[in-house]
Amino acid sequence: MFYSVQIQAFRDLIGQTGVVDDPERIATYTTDQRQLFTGSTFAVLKPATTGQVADIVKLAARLGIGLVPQGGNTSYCGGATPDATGSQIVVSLERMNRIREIDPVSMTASVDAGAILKSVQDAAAAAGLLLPLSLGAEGSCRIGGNIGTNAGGLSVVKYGMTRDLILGVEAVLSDGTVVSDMRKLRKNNTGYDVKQCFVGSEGTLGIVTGAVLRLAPFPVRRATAWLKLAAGTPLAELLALVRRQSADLLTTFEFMTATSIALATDAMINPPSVGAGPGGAVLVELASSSDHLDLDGLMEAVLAEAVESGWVDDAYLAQSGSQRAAMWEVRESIPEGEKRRNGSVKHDISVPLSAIQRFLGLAGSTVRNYAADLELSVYGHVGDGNLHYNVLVPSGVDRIEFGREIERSLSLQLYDIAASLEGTFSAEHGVGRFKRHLLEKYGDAGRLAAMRRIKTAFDPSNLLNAGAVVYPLEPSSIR
Ligand code: FAD
Ligand code: 2HG
Ligand code: ZN
Repeated sequence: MFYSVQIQAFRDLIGQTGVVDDPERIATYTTDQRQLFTGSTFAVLKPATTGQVADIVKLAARLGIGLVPQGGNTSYCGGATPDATGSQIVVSLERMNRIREIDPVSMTASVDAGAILKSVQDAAAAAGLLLPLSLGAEGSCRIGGNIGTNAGGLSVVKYGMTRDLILGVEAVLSDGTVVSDMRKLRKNNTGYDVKQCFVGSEGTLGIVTGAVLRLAPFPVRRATAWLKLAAGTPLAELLALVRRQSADLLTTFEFMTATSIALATDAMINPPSVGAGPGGAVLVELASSSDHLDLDGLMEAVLAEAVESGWVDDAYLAQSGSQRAAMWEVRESIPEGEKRRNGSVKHDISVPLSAIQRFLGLAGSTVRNYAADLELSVYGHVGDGNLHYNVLVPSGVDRIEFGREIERSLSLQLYDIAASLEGTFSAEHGVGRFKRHLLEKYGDAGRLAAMRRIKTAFDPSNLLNAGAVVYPLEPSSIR
C-alpha cells in the first residue's frame, strides 16, 4: 500500500489502537455531517495523550503529511473533513475524553478536548453548576470542535459564545510545541491572549488538547414560554422589551417561522400543539439560580405586556417540565425536520439587531424575485442577531445539484444583503472548506492580511488543516 511505511511509523509512535487504516472504519471520518463532501485519508489517528498529539505533529511535519483535527464531525462547513488528495491524515480526539476536574469554588471545568459537550454539561450539573453552552449536536460534538468553531447555540444571548467561556487552553503547535495554559484565571493580562487564537480557527493554528471552561450557577428555576407573533412584529423591539422587563434574566430568544415549526413537528413522535402567528413564533426562556424568585410570575407579567404591545397575538407559559421539554424539542428538531424533507441550503447569517427586520424584508423579496415557489425555513438565535435563513430543497430534486445552483446565485444575493447591513455570511458555523471563497469575497482586506500572517506565523509549512478557512501567505512573501 502506498502509505504503508507512514502508517507503520505512526503505529510505532502511538500503538496499534491509535491508528485506524481500515477503509470501512475510516469512511465515517471523511464525509462531513451534511454529506456534501467526501474527502480521502489513508488513516485516522486517535491519540490518547497530549504527548502523543505532540509526537504525531512532529512526525507528520517530518514526513510532510498534513493533519486535520476532528472532534464529533458535526460542523457545517466541511472544516473537519480532509481534502480529496488523500494526503491529509485525520487526528480524532475521541479517545481524549476525560473530565479532568470540576472545581466548584472557582466554578470551572478542566477537560480534555475530546470530551463530549453533553458529558461536560452533566459533570458540571452534578456539582450544581451549569456549562452554559447548549446546541442541538451537544450529544456528539466535542469541546475541541466547539473551540474550533467558536460554537454558539441556544443560550448565547445570556452567556456568550465559546470564546466567552474559555479561561485556559492546552494545545499543540505545528512544530510539536505544547502550549500549557490550563489556568482558571478570569484576569490574566500578561501579553497576547494566545488561547483565543485557537477559538474559531478551525484547527488551522494548533490542535487543542485541553481546555478550562467557565461555569455558572445552575438555574433551579426556569420559565419557558411560546409566543405567537403578530404580522410584522419588530423582533429586536420585542427582544428589548423582554430583556428589560425580565431584569435581563433572559437566557433564550429563539425565533421560528411556521414552516420551520411544521418541519420540526413532522419529525417528532409526539409533537405538542404549538404553532406560529402570522409573524412566526418565539421560544423565550428566563432562568434563575435563586429559588427566591417567582420566575413564572415575572414571565406572566412580561407576556402580558408583550400582548398589550400588539406584537404578540398569543402566549403560553409551560406549566410543567414535560411542556417545557416539548417546546424545546420543537426548536431543536428543525434541522432534523429539514433533513427529512430533502434538506436545505443553509445561510447562517447575522446582522446587527437593529437591522434584523430590514434583512427579513430585503431577503424575502429577493427570494420571491428569484423564484416565487421556493420554500424557506427561517429560524434562529434572534437574541444574537443570528438567523438560519434556509432554502428548502424541493422534493424530488437532487439535493447536491440544487445546493450548487443556489449557492452560485441566490446565496450570494442573500450574503450581499447581510454585508450591506454590516452583517456576516457565517455567524456561528465557521468557514471551513465550504465558505473560504466567501471569506475572500466579503472579508476586509486588512483583516484577511492579518489572518494570513497569523496562520503563517503559527503554521509556516501549512501542516494544520490546509485548505480550511484561509490561505497562508505566499511562500515568497514570508520573511
Ligand atoms: P468537528 O466538526 O469535528 O470540527 C469542527 C472544526 O474544529 C474543524 O475545523 C476541526 O478541524 C476543528 N477541530 C475539531 N477538534 C479540534 C481540536 N481538538 N483542536 C483544534 N481544532 C479542532 N453550531 C452552533 O454554533 N450552534 C448551534 O446551535 C448548532 N446546532 C447544531 C445542531 C445540529 C443538529 C448539528 C448537527 C450541528 C449544530 N451546530 C451548531 C454545528 C456543530 O455542532 C458545531 O460547530 C460544533 O461546535 C462542532 O463540534 P465538533 O466536535 O463536531 O467539531
Ligand atoms: C441550530 O441553530 C443550528 O439549530 C443548525 O445552528 C442550523 O441547520 C441549521 O441551519
Ligand atoms: Zn444555530
